[in-house]
Amino acid sequence: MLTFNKEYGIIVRNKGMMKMKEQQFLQTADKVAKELVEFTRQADINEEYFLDIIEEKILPVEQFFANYACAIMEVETKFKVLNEQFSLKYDGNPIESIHSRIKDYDSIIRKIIRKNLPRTLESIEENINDIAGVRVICSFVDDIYRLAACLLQQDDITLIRKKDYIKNPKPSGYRSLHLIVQVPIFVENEKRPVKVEVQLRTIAMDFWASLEHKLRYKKNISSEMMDKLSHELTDCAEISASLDSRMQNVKNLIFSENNKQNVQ
Ligand code: 0O2
Repeated sequence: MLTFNKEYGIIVRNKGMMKMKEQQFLQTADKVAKELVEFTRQADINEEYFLDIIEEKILPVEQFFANYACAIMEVETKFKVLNEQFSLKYDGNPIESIHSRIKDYDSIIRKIIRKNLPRTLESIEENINDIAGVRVICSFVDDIYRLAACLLQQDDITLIRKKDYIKNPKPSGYRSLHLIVQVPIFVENEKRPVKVEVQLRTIAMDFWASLEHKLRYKKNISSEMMDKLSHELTDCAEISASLDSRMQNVKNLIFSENNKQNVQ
Protein backbone atom coordinates (compact mmCIF):
# COMPACT_ATOMS: atom_id res chain seq x y z
CA MET A 1 0.00 0.00 0.00
CA LEU A 2 1.31 3.44 -0.84
CA THR A 3 0.72 6.95 0.35
CA PHE A 4 2.32 10.10 -0.87
CA ASN A 5 3.27 13.01 1.32
CA LYS A 6 3.42 16.15 -0.79
CA GLU A 7 5.41 18.16 1.76
CA TYR A 8 8.10 15.56 2.09
CA GLY A 9 7.91 14.31 -1.47
CA ILE A 10 8.44 10.73 -0.52
CA ILE A 11 6.44 7.58 -0.88
CA VAL A 12 5.87 5.53 2.22
CA ARG A 13 4.51 2.02 2.51
CA ASN A 14 2.38 1.49 5.58
CA LYS A 15 3.35 -1.53 7.65
CA GLY A 16 0.85 -0.91 10.36
CA MET A 17 3.53 0.88 12.35
CA MET A 18 2.47 4.42 11.49
CA LYS A 19 -0.80 5.27 13.15
CA MET A 20 -3.13 6.95 10.67
CA LYS A 21 -6.87 7.03 10.60
CA GLU A 22 -7.30 3.70 8.85
CA GLN A 23 -10.17 4.65 6.61
CA GLN A 24 -8.52 7.87 5.49
CA PHE A 25 -5.26 6.04 4.89
CA LEU A 26 -6.84 3.33 2.76
CA GLN A 27 -8.67 5.89 0.65
CA THR A 28 -5.48 7.89 0.11
CA ALA A 29 -3.46 4.78 -0.71
CA ASP A 30 -6.05 3.59 -3.18
CA LYS A 31 -6.26 6.97 -4.88
CA VAL A 32 -2.48 7.33 -5.11
CA ALA A 33 -2.02 3.80 -6.45
CA LYS A 34 -4.55 4.49 -9.22
CA GLU A 35 -2.89 7.80 -10.06
CA LEU A 36 0.53 6.14 -10.24
CA VAL A 37 -0.69 3.42 -12.57
CA GLU A 38 -2.29 6.02 -14.81
CA PHE A 39 0.87 8.16 -14.72
CA THR A 40 3.16 5.30 -15.80
CA ARG A 41 0.71 4.35 -18.55
CA GLN A 42 0.45 7.88 -19.93
CA ALA A 43 4.15 8.69 -19.62
CA ASP A 44 5.05 5.33 -21.12
CA ILE A 45 7.57 4.69 -18.34
CA ASN A 46 9.22 1.32 -18.12
CA GLU A 47 7.61 -0.55 -15.22
CA GLU A 48 10.88 -2.02 -13.94
CA TYR A 49 12.53 1.38 -13.90
CA PHE A 50 9.54 2.88 -12.15
CA LEU A 51 9.56 0.18 -9.46
CA ASP A 52 13.31 0.68 -8.95
CA ILE A 53 12.75 4.34 -8.24
CA ILE A 54 9.96 3.59 -5.80
CA GLU A 55 12.09 0.99 -4.00
CA GLU A 56 14.96 3.46 -3.78
CA LYS A 57 12.69 5.97 -2.05
CA ILE A 58 10.75 3.52 0.08
CA LEU A 59 13.49 1.34 1.52
CA PRO A 60 15.34 3.97 3.58
CA VAL A 61 12.06 5.18 5.06
CA GLU A 62 10.92 1.64 5.86
CA GLN A 63 14.29 0.90 7.46
CA PHE A 64 14.09 4.17 9.40
CA PHE A 65 10.73 3.29 10.97
CA ALA A 66 11.70 -0.36 11.44
CA ASN A 67 14.63 0.76 13.60
CA TYR A 68 12.26 2.61 15.92
CA ALA A 69 9.90 -0.37 16.05
CA CYS A 70 12.84 -2.58 17.09
CA ALA A 71 13.99 -0.08 19.71
CA ILE A 72 10.48 -0.07 21.19
CA MET A 73 10.58 -3.87 21.42
CA GLU A 74 13.93 -3.71 23.21
CA VAL A 75 12.76 -1.15 25.76
CA GLU A 76 9.40 -2.86 26.33
CA THR A 77 11.19 -6.16 26.96
CA LYS A 78 13.48 -4.51 29.48
CA PHE A 79 10.47 -3.21 31.41
CA LYS A 80 8.70 -6.58 31.23
CA VAL A 81 11.78 -8.30 32.63
CA LEU A 82 12.05 -5.73 35.42
CA ASN A 83 8.36 -6.20 36.20
CA GLU A 84 8.89 -9.94 36.64
CA GLN A 85 11.95 -9.48 38.81
CA PHE A 86 10.26 -6.88 40.99
CA SER A 87 7.25 -9.09 41.47
CA LEU A 88 9.46 -11.85 42.90
CA LYS A 89 11.35 -9.48 45.15
CA TYR A 90 8.60 -7.15 46.35
CA ASP A 91 5.51 -9.36 46.08
CA GLY A 92 3.54 -7.41 43.48
CA ASN A 93 3.94 -6.07 39.95
CA PRO A 94 5.00 -2.43 39.80
CA ILE A 95 3.81 -2.02 36.19
CA GLU A 96 0.11 -1.78 35.49
CA SER A 97 0.48 -1.50 31.71
CA ILE A 98 2.83 -0.48 28.91
CA HIS A 99 1.70 1.43 25.81
CA SER A 100 3.99 2.09 22.89
CA ARG A 101 3.61 4.07 19.74
CA ILE A 102 5.58 5.34 16.77
CA LYS A 103 4.88 9.01 16.14
CA ASP A 104 2.79 9.30 13.02
CA TYR A 105 4.40 10.61 9.92
CA ASP A 106 2.35 13.81 9.76
CA SER A 107 3.22 14.74 13.36
CA ILE A 108 6.92 14.20 12.65
CA ILE A 109 6.77 16.47 9.61
CA ARG A 110 4.75 19.11 11.50
CA LYS A 111 7.32 19.08 14.30
CA ILE A 112 10.29 19.39 11.95
CA ILE A 113 8.62 22.31 10.16
CA ARG A 114 7.73 23.99 13.50
CA LYS A 115 11.36 23.69 14.61
CA ASN A 116 12.52 25.03 11.25
CA LEU A 117 14.82 22.07 10.66
CA PRO A 118 15.84 20.36 7.41
CA ARG A 119 13.30 17.85 6.15
CA THR A 120 15.64 14.91 5.81
CA LEU A 121 15.70 11.56 7.54
CA GLU A 122 19.08 12.44 9.10
CA SER A 123 17.71 15.65 10.56
CA ILE A 124 14.57 13.90 11.85
CA GLU A 125 16.69 11.19 13.47
CA GLU A 126 18.96 13.74 15.11
CA ASN A 127 16.40 16.28 16.26
CA ILE A 128 13.16 14.49 17.00
CA ASN A 129 13.48 12.52 20.22
CA ASP A 130 10.01 11.10 20.54
CA ILE A 131 9.54 9.14 17.30
CA ALA A 132 9.51 5.99 19.42
CA GLY A 133 7.51 6.36 22.62
CA VAL A 134 7.04 3.90 25.45
CA ARG A 135 4.62 4.85 28.24
CA VAL A 136 4.89 2.83 31.42
CA ILE A 137 1.99 3.07 33.85
CA CYS A 138 2.96 2.21 37.40
CA SER A 139 0.99 1.57 40.55
CA PHE A 140 2.93 3.86 42.90
CA VAL A 141 5.27 6.85 42.62
CA ASP A 142 8.19 4.97 44.20
CA ASP A 143 7.86 2.28 41.50
CA ILE A 144 8.49 4.95 38.86
CA TYR A 145 11.82 5.98 40.32
CA ARG A 146 12.88 2.41 41.05
CA LEU A 147 12.11 1.26 37.52
CA ALA A 148 13.82 4.30 35.98
CA ALA A 149 16.95 3.70 38.07
CA CYS A 150 17.04 0.01 37.09
CA LEU A 151 16.62 0.82 33.41
CA LEU A 152 19.32 3.48 33.45
CA GLN A 153 21.87 1.27 35.18
CA GLN A 154 21.74 -1.25 32.32
CA ASP A 155 24.98 -0.95 30.40
CA ASP A 156 23.41 -0.83 26.93
CA ILE A 157 21.17 2.10 27.85
CA THR A 158 22.41 5.67 27.48
CA LEU A 159 20.50 8.51 29.08
CA ILE A 160 20.21 11.45 26.70
CA ARG A 161 17.82 13.63 28.70
CA LYS A 162 15.71 13.42 31.82
CA LYS A 163 12.76 15.65 32.69
CA ASP A 164 11.16 15.11 36.05
CA TYR A 165 7.67 16.53 35.77
CA ILE A 166 6.74 14.76 39.02
CA LYS A 167 9.10 16.80 41.17
CA ASN A 168 8.58 19.82 38.90
CA PRO A 169 5.09 19.58 37.38
CA LYS A 170 4.29 21.60 34.26
CA PRO A 171 2.16 24.75 34.79
CA SER A 172 -0.77 22.77 33.35
CA GLY A 173 -0.43 20.33 36.26
CA TYR A 174 1.06 17.60 34.05
CA ARG A 175 3.13 15.04 35.96
CA SER A 176 5.31 12.20 34.60
CA LEU A 177 8.94 11.23 34.50
CA HIS A 178 10.34 11.61 30.97
CA LEU A 179 13.53 9.90 29.87
CA ILE A 180 15.08 10.07 26.44
CA VAL A 181 17.27 6.99 26.19
CA GLN A 182 19.36 5.50 23.47
CA VAL A 183 19.25 1.76 22.97
CA PRO A 184 21.32 -0.28 20.50
CA ILE A 185 19.52 -2.40 17.96
CA PHE A 186 21.29 -5.05 15.95
CA VAL A 187 20.48 -5.14 12.26
CA GLU A 188 22.21 -7.67 10.06
CA ASN A 189 25.88 -6.79 10.53
CA GLU A 190 25.61 -3.45 12.25
CA LYS A 191 24.68 -2.03 15.62
CA ARG A 192 22.61 1.16 15.62
CA PRO A 193 21.82 3.40 18.55
CA VAL A 194 18.15 4.48 18.48
CA LYS A 195 16.41 7.06 20.66
CA VAL A 196 13.26 6.24 22.60
CA GLU A 197 11.17 8.53 24.78
CA VAL A 198 10.04 6.78 27.94
CA GLN A 199 7.22 8.34 29.96
CA LEU A 200 6.68 6.83 33.40
CA ARG A 201 3.51 7.74 35.29
CA THR A 202 1.13 6.44 37.92
CA ILE A 203 -2.42 5.42 37.07
CA ALA A 204 -3.63 8.72 38.55
CA MET A 205 -1.17 10.78 36.49
CA ASP A 206 -2.19 8.89 33.36
CA PHE A 207 -5.90 9.34 34.10
CA TRP A 208 -5.40 13.10 34.42
CA ALA A 209 -3.12 13.43 31.35
CA SER A 210 -5.43 11.41 29.11
CA LEU A 211 -8.54 13.39 30.04
CA GLU A 212 -6.74 16.72 29.95
CA HIS A 213 -5.38 15.91 26.48
CA LYS A 214 -8.88 15.02 25.25
CA LEU A 215 -10.46 18.17 26.68
CA ARG A 216 -7.73 20.57 25.60
CA TYR A 217 -8.23 19.73 21.95
CA LYS A 218 -12.02 20.15 21.99
CA LYS A 219 -13.12 22.68 19.42
CA ASN A 220 -15.52 25.61 19.81
CA ILE A 221 -14.43 26.63 23.31
CA SER A 222 -13.85 30.35 23.89
CA SER A 223 -10.45 31.40 25.23
CA GLU A 224 -12.10 32.79 28.46
CA MET A 225 -13.75 29.44 29.04
CA MET A 226 -10.48 27.62 28.29
CA ASP A 227 -8.66 29.80 30.87
CA LYS A 228 -11.26 28.94 33.47
CA LEU A 229 -11.08 25.26 32.61
CA SER A 230 -7.27 25.30 32.71
CA HIS A 231 -7.46 26.39 36.37
CA GLU A 232 -9.96 23.66 37.07
CA LEU A 233 -7.72 21.08 35.37
CA THR A 234 -4.68 22.26 37.33
CA ASP A 235 -6.72 21.85 40.54
CA CYS A 236 -7.68 18.34 39.46
CA ALA A 237 -3.98 17.56 38.93
CA GLU A 238 -3.29 18.65 42.54
CA ILE A 239 -6.04 16.37 43.81
CA SER A 240 -4.67 13.52 41.73
CA ALA A 241 -1.13 14.12 43.09
CA SER A 242 -2.45 14.14 46.64
CA LEU A 243 -4.23 10.84 45.98
CA ASP A 244 -0.95 9.34 44.73
CA SER A 245 0.82 10.54 47.82
CA ARG A 246 -1.83 9.06 50.16
CA MET A 247 -1.80 5.72 48.33
CA GLN A 248 2.00 5.70 48.59
CA ASN A 249 1.68 6.26 52.36
CA VAL A 250 -0.79 3.38 52.67
CA LYS A 251 1.62 1.13 50.77
CA ASN A 252 4.54 2.20 52.97
CA LEU A 253 2.55 1.48 56.14
CA ILE A 254 1.52 -1.98 54.89
CA PHE A 255 5.11 -2.81 53.94
CA SER A 256 6.58 -1.67 57.24
CA GLU A 257 3.89 -3.64 59.12
CA ASN A 258 4.73 -6.74 57.08
CA ASN A 259 8.42 -6.28 57.72
CA LYS A 260 7.83 -6.01 61.47
CA GLN A 261 5.86 -9.25 61.45
CA ASN A 262 8.56 -11.01 59.45
CA VAL A 263 11.21 -9.95 61.99
CA GLN A 264 9.11 -11.25 64.95
P1 0O2 B 1 2.26 12.62 22.07
O1 0O2 B 1 1.41 12.10 20.99
O2 0O2 B 1 1.61 12.55 23.43
O3 0O2 B 1 3.62 12.05 22.09
P2 0O2 B 1 10.42 17.93 22.55
O4 0O2 B 1 9.82 16.57 22.27
O5 0O2 B 1 11.64 17.84 23.43
O6 0O2 B 1 10.64 18.73 21.34
P3 0O2 B 1 9.06 19.01 24.78
O7 0O2 B 1 7.92 19.99 24.85
O8 0O2 B 1 10.32 19.41 25.48
O9 0O2 B 1 9.29 18.71 23.26
O10 0O2 B 1 8.63 17.62 25.35
P4 0O2 B 1 8.07 17.29 26.78
O11 0O2 B 1 7.28 18.43 27.33
O12 0O2 B 1 9.16 16.75 27.62
O13 0O2 B 1 7.07 16.11 26.42
C1 0O2 B 1 6.05 16.26 25.49
C2 0O2 B 1 5.06 15.12 25.72
O14 0O2 B 1 4.70 15.07 27.11
C3 0O2 B 1 3.76 15.35 24.98
O15 0O2 B 1 3.83 14.70 23.75
C4 0O2 B 1 2.73 14.69 25.89
O16 0O2 B 1 2.71 13.29 25.69
C5 0O2 B 1 3.30 14.97 27.25
N1 0O2 B 1 2.85 16.25 27.82
C6 0O2 B 1 3.62 17.31 28.09
N2 0O2 B 1 2.90 18.32 28.64
C7 0O2 B 1 1.63 17.87 28.74
C8 0O2 B 1 0.40 18.44 29.26
O17 0O2 B 1 0.34 19.57 29.73
N3 0O2 B 1 -0.72 17.66 29.17
C9 0O2 B 1 -0.69 16.39 28.66
N4 0O2 B 1 -1.84 15.71 28.63
N5 0O2 B 1 0.44 15.83 28.15
C10 0O2 B 1 1.59 16.55 28.20
P5 0O2 B 1 3.14 15.31 22.45
O18 0O2 B 1 4.21 15.83 21.56
O19 0O2 B 1 2.07 16.29 22.86
O20 0O2 B 1 2.48 14.13 21.69
